[in-house]
Amino acid sequence: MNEKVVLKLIRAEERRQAGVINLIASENYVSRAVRAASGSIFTNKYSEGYPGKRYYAGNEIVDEVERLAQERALKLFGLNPKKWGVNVQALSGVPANVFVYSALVKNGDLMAAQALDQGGHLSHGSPVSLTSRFWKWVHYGVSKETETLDYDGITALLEKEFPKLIVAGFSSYPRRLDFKRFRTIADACGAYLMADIAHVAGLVAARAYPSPFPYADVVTMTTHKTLRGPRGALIFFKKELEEKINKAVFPGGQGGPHNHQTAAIAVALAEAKSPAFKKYARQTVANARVLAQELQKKRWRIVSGGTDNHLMLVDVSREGLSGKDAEKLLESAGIIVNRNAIPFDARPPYNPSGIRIGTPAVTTRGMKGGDMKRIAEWLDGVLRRALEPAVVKAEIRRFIKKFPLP
Ligand code: DSN
Repeated sequence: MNEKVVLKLIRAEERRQAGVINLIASENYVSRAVRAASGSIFTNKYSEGYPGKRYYAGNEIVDEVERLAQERALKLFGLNPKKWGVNVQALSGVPANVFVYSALVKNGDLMAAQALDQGGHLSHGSPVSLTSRFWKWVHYGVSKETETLDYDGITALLEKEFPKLIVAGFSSYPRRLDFKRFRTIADACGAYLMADIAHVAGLVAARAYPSPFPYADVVTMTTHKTLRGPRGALIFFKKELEEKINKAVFPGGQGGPHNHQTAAIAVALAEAKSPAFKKYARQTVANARVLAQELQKKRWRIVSGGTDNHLMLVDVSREGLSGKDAEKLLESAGIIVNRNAIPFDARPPYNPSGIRIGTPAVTTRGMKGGDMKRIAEWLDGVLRRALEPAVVKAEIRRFIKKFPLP
């Protein structure tokens, strides 16, 4: 590449990514093969429509790549193509969710989802998201005592409100979801059940987290988190919903699909089917458990008392820190996390009481339990100001050389 300014920025970002411990729960490092497909010549092509029914000529190869991504997606999650279909065109998680809502729920009707400050996502009807302009929402949450989802409370609330669609999914909830229970609640309300498994898609694919497919009508996911693909999204639907959902994506919400991303998704889906990926997903969960336990031993309060997926929330407020202070302090030591609200947070979202920590990225780099103990030492030392951030940063630079980026 000859464009020197951007090339310089790419190299700088490569050095940044290589030199830090990345604990952002929603990030990962894709393979060279995924990057090659994502940077491929497919980016040049317009192909509004679906395989075999395009609005432009010259799409015979794009059709093949889109069909391949669909087949691989259904196979990865063990789905019967007579009963399930998948749309691979949504550009990312928020549009994927909006397309499902617009396909299945009339404007102004009521939907239900986990509250943002209790683990949900912006696209689940947050007041600052467009999803709350077009639909009404009722939000359910966790119990104050256990900080885990209160299914009896959810049942009582939703059987009174009768939402048309229930979202089961999260962006910062460290526990398993009981999709069967959500199905029972949805049936009692006569509602669609949509599972948003953006965060845990890779874990579900590897059978390291419960699958929503036996219970949900629709399952959305991003492809770039634990699934370790390029940025993108998949919408799985029961066959009878196919026409509505496909129409909501195109022409309803998008124009030309990003074919280079579809090609890269097809690569990532093949990778996720491998035994090595299964091992990776299990190690991601094991690493999160070790990290949470080590932090607890050092007297950090982990929301809900632990984790059974790839992420945890640490309540830093009890140690006199805000989430923003903690995020900044750790960044100065070469550890990247994001601040996050904790349930019933007394502080505002921009500067909440917690940080969210996840293990998908460090696990891709090959780290194991012993490395999590080392990371816990650094986290604890920096946050308690017992270790100098600049010293830790230099140690991390040396340590991380053993774990090259793919
Ligand atoms: N931004 C993603 C996350 O960090 O969870 C969700 O959209």
